[in-house]
Amino acid sequence: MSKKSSASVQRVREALTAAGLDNEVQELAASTRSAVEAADAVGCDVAQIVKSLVLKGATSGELFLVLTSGGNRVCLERIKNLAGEEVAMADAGSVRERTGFAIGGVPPLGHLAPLQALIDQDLMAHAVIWAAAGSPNALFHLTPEDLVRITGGTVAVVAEGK
Ligand code: 5CA
Repeated sequence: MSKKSSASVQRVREALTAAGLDNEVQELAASTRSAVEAADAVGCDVAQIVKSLVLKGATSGELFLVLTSGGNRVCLERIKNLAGEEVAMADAGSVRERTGFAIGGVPPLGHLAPLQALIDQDLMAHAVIWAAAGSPNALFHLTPEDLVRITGGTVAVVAEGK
């Protein structure tokens, strides 16, 4: 690897190690900013890409992490029912401030403060899934069971049209 990893990617590596997962972070030449690009870069189906969306509770101001299968759209009505309050997408500034990562590279773990996570049940159907590793060109693979374990998240129906 000729290029030095960014501090954000290094934080994800450390978080993975701390979680007992020694899965390698892959830094790719191609962009992995979107789920489709990420799937192309590693040669998997877009459904195997973990989208990390940060939502904000309207009442509590609390941030939630919603981890969805790459081809799915989050249903805010479902998240509202699960969270018990109105939710909206967090703005880019809040995401960076509260997770320590910029949109397009937000990983499922290693945030500045732990976020309550909801995990799309569609992700559980795959043997291997891929998540962002702190930058818009870094990914790591893991099993859905490990995703549940390392995030302490709740598996739920979170997508539209399910
Ligand atoms: N690296 C890829 C694949 S793992 C990635 O991070 N994809 S993602 O889907 O998890 O992150 C991008 C998502 O952030 C988009 O799907 C979109 O829903 C959300 N997003 C994009 N722009 C904004 C914005 N300005 N405010 C809030 N959310 C945004």
